[in-house]
Parts: sequence; C-alpha cells; structure tokens
Amino acid sequence: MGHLRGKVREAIQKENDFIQNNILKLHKDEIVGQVSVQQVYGGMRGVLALACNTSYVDPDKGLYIHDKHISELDHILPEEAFYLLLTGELPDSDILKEIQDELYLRSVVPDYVWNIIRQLPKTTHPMTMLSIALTAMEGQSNFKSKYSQGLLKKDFWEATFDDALDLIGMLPRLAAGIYHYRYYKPNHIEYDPKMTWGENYANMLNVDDPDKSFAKLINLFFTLHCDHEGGNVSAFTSRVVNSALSNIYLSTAAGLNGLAGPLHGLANQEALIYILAMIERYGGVPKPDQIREYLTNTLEFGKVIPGYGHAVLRNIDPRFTSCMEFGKKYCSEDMTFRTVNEVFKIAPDILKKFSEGKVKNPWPNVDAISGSLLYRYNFTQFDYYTVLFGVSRIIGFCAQAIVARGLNAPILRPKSITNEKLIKLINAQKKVKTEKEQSKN
Ligand code: CMX
Repeated sequence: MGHLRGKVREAIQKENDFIQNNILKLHKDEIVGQVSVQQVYGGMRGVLALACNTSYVDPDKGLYIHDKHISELDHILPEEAFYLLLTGELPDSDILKEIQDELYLRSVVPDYVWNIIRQLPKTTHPMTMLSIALTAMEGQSNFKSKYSQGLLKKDFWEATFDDALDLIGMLPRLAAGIYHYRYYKPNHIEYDPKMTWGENYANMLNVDDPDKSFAKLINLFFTLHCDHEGGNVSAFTSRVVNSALSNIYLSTAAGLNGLAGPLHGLANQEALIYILAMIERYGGVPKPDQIREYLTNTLEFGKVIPGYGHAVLRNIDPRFTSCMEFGKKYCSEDMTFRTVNEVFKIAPDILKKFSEGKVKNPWPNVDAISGSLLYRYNFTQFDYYTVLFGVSRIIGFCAQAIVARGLNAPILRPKSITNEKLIKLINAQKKVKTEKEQSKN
C-alpha cells in the first residue's frame, strides 16, 4: 500500500505547510467574523469557526470537493471520492486499484458483530443497528491499541487511516448484512474482488434490477452524499468526537446518530413517504392544484416539507439536479419520480409565499429526490435509506478525521454561556460603548 499511503502523507504535509506558512504565520490575529446574540440562540447558524478542506458548500453553487464542483464528479466512484477528499486529486488507475484491493482485503466483518446484530429486535431501526455495530468494533481500532502503547502524535493520522480503510472495507458486507437481517431476506452475498466497492454493495443488496442500473445509482448516491463540509450535524459531531481522540469507530457511530434525525439524513425517508402519501391521496401523479393543496396543508399544520430547505444552501442543490438527470434517464415514466418532478415545480413558490420569506432556502435538497430513485428498484424499505446515506457519509467522516489527525487538530471546545452572564456581557459592552462615545463628545 506504499503508493497510496505516501500520497496521503504528502497531501496532508502540503496542507499543513500551507496552513502554517500562508495562514497562521501571516494572519493569526485577523478577525474573520462576529457572533450576534441571535446566532448564540440560533443554532450557531453562519458562525465561522471551523476550517474544513475536504469539501465546501457554496450557498449558491452547492458542494465542491476540494476545487471540483460536484456536477463534474457525478460519474466518479465513491472510492475515488475518498481519495479526492484526502488529497485533492483523482486517483490514477494504479492508485484506484490499490484502494480497491485494500478495501477488498479488509471486507470481512467479524463474527461477534453479526452475533450482536442478531441479538437486536428485528424492529430496530437499521441505522441504529449500523451505529451499534460500529461502536462494538471500536475495540479493534489500530489507533486505540497503538495509542495505548505510546503512539507519537505525528503518526496519529496513519493509524486513523488504517482504521478508515478497515471500516470502509467492511461497510458493504456490514450494511448489506443488516439489510438482510432486518428485512428477512436471504443471507448476504460474498464480496467479489472483480467488482468496485459500490458494485459489491449494490450486488449484495440483491434488489430488483432489470436493466442493471442499480449499481450506477448506488455509485452516484454514494459520491453525491460522501461529504458536505464540516459544520453539518453529522460531520461536526463526528469531528468533535474524533477530536477527543476517540477512534474512528466511535466517531463515525456518533456522526451516524446525528444523521439519523429527520431534519438531516432521515429526510430522504420522510420525503419519499410524503410523496407516496400524496400519490395515494390523489390516486396517481397529483395535478398542480392538488399539490398546492397538499403542500399548503402541510405548512398549515406547522410541519416541514421534507427535502426542501437547507441551513447553508440558497439555491437548488446540485446533488438534486444530478439525481434528476439520473431519474430522467432511468425512470422517467415512474409515478414516484414524476410526482417528485411535479412537486419541484410548485413547492419553492409555496414555501416562499406561505412563509413570507421566513424559509431561507425554498429550493430542494438532495433528499427530495434520492428516495424516489431507490424506490423505483422496488427497494421499498424506506427506513434503510438513511443507512445508504450513512455508508456514504462515513467516507467523509473518515477523510475529515484522517486530515484532522494529520494536522494535529486540537480538541474542539467552543464556549457556552448562561442567560444571566450573557446579559451582563451585553450590558458591560454597552457601557464601554457609551463611555467611548461620551469621551469623544
Ligand atoms: N418546510 C417548512 N418550513 C421550513 C422548511 C421546510 N422545508 N425549511 C425551513 N423551514 C422553516 C424552519 O422550520 C424555520 O421555522 P421556525 O422559525 O418556525 O423554526 C424557518 O423556516 C427558518 O428556517 P431556515 O433558517 O430556512 O432553515 P434552518 O437552517 O433552520 O433549517 C433545515 C434547515 C434543513 C433543517 C430545514 O430547511 C428543514 O427542516 N427542511 C426539511 C427537512 C430536510 O429536508 N432536511 C434535510 C436537509 C439536508 C441535510 O442536512 O441532510
């Protein structure tokens, strides 16, 4: 694995040099933002307090992985995306082969993990199963064992990198095994070294795939979802946990637990359920007036329209657009997909009008459509969709952790404040301001 490891080491070193010489040495004391009281109570929205170089979300243009826009990347494999996140470059065919071989060699899930999963009630959410499985495996972390033997700081990233490859290698079998256990399907299919990582996973899921396009969808889905900068609930959680030097099994499980929420990764499940309920209510693809009625009722009930809105984006999510293109190519006649398309024509205006500007982004995010594409393959186990999101996002959690450990990023620890102390702080600042103004006059 010499080449791959060397490339990642080089990229981390380069980033470290850039941060030290071009940023910290020159600009350490520059102020790059202010925090308002509104932001203190408003989920820290827009507070600039974290560097993340694996990817960046531009409010208008959406996701970039390093300097590449996601629309240029929707054909690449998720294992290529992993390398891109880590190094800023796409792998050549030799490195790609090296990554794929490594993932294959590490693809076996230990028996004790299956035993743990089999102890869980079948009604357990599959995301919970995945999170439990990852947490259970933390004992086999390279980082953990080497750390207890005095691992040097400069080598933290490498042990994290080994953990990441072990974990990503196991994911197809683990996640597909959970699928088969949870939905009473026949047991899992073996990993085939001749297939790519995503093809293996698609194959193991064993869904209805008449035109053999499901693996294409899985690869697209995984690449689109692999990272979304550092501040979203799941990436941030995973980063915070890893910053305490909790190993990657613990930090990715923590990230998944955040992703499991309906305002985040569960939204793809919610969005599909919402679309299907609409189809059922109107007996087919609803007409524009019916969609307007349905959406308005949702908002009047005080509920959110799943798949619409975003904390950072202020435009159509380009990942939504990539999925739309896939849908037009592979399932343009499908009722669910057609309904998603019809809702897309109407929902932004309804959201704008109804909320009178309160909703900052009335446009669809990727969750508005991704579920409908999976559904087209008779993949009807909605609560598994978040697992697919999770498997993909683990790639980003891992990349962010490897880079953070390579840069020796410190433990994350923002400061909180009580209401009383905040009022005191505000009054003290006001007093200083008034005194300054008085002394000027
Ligand atoms: N439907 C109805 N109301 C919405 C809305 C939607 N799709 N999106 C935002 N709003 C509301 C918010 O609930 C908030 O209302 P209150 O002030 O009453 O609390 C108001 O508009 C302002 O919210 P915002 O600043 O525009 O958005 P936030 O940054 O607070 O929240 C998000 C972002 C994604 C949680 C929100 O848009 C939402 O709940 N969307 C639906 C769920 C969804 O699609 N989530 C997936 C997002 C992608 C991901 O992270 O995975």
